[in-house]
Amino acid sequence: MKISTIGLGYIGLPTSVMFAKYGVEVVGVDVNPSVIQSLNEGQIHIEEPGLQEALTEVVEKGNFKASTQPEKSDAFIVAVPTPNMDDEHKSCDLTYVKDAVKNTIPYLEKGNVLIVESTIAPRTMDDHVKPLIEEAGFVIGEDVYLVHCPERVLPGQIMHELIYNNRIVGGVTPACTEAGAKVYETFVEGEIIKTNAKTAEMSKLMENTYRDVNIALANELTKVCNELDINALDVVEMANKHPRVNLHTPGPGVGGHCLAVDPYFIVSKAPETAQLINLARSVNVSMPEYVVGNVHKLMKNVDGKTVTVFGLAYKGNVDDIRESPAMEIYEMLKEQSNFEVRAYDPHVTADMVEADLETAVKGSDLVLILTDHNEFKELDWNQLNSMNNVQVFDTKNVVSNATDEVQYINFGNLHK
Ligand code: SAJ
Repeated sequence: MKISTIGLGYIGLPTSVMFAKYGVEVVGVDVNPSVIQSLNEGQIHIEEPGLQEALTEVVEKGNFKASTQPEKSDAFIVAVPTPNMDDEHKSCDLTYVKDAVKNTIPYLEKGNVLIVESTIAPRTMDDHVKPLIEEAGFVIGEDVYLVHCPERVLPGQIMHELIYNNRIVGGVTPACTEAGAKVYETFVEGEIIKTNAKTAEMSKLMENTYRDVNIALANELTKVCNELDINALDVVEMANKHPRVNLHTPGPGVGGHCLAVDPYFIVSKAPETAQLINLARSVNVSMPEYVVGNVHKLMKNVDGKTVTVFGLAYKGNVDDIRESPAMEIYEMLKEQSNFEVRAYDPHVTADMVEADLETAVKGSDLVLILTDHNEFKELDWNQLNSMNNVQVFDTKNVVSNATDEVQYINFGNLHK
């Protein structure tokens, strides 16, 4: 089998490499020439455990090459970004998906499978992708098999989850579903669940929306508990002992390119009806401001203090700062206070990140933990001795070993 994948980002690259590992001839397509060059030299451009080793293997075997154009293939997989539009309801921007689909049309032949893995608003396959292929003269389900197979892997565990997660395959017609399922049988060990395209689209969106709404509940609980002087984390732990309760963990906000984006795709399609989903988004969006407000209280608004942010990535052990609440908090602190604000993140390469921990904390008055990187869980507290005032505000509940010298404040228990 030969596959062309369009988009070599967090999903397209691991997916391409996985197919190649399992003997498929893969052409990975991207618009960025520097990405193409580094991949052909066997070097990944994103952080993901196990990906570098797998790429080295498939480049050596000759099963994977990167290019700016697709080639004639048995299947085409589209894995390009679908950001929010800059409109009232932050609807799903299909520009990249449509461009990628149009880009495959000159290479499409009868019998080919065209799969969209990008997260898309409900009815996108039927209402937007299908017409593009029909306009090119193909009959869907007879000439070309059109499928939505949403990616559902967790950054940080992608190489494992690609194989072992179950996989939803939603065809535009039943024949499309069958053809799509055959493609994933190459390496998927989890169940392959067959459905239609619009159900697949909505199921994927609801998975992330469920998580976003649940986190909003935990975040609201934290605000309420802080008003009432109750430890929110204890409440979450107690409540979760009930066999049918699974409250998520509160934090400084919801980031990444999935949970903070996808719920709006549903809201934009049914704005009058999807009220709870919309409200949950606003609760999570309000969290950075809530954290900044509490930092100001802790610092008693005294000018000239130094705050060191620990973690800019949107979650632990990744280098991704897209939609990161930590970045937002860092920027807000810089804009809204007369503190010196520093950032330390061993996973992120960016201008504002201090070179090492010593430089980041020297003379600082507060360490503000915003990301649950393993490095922070395993921190040696003696390394904070050079702080002006050894005060730590932990919004991700990562610290379990603070010594008596540390003034430790947990987000779930601000009164302590
Ligand atoms: N977060 C909390 N509290 C929690 C869990 C997460 O505040 O209890 C925050 C994280 O810190 C982060 C954000 O939510 O800022 C999202 O993190 P995440 O680990 O929940 O999810 P993502 O965005 O890395 O990946 C999600 C996954 N979806 C689900 O678990 C339902 C993944 O399987 C999807 O493939 C991915 O979205 C996607 O691409 O859609």
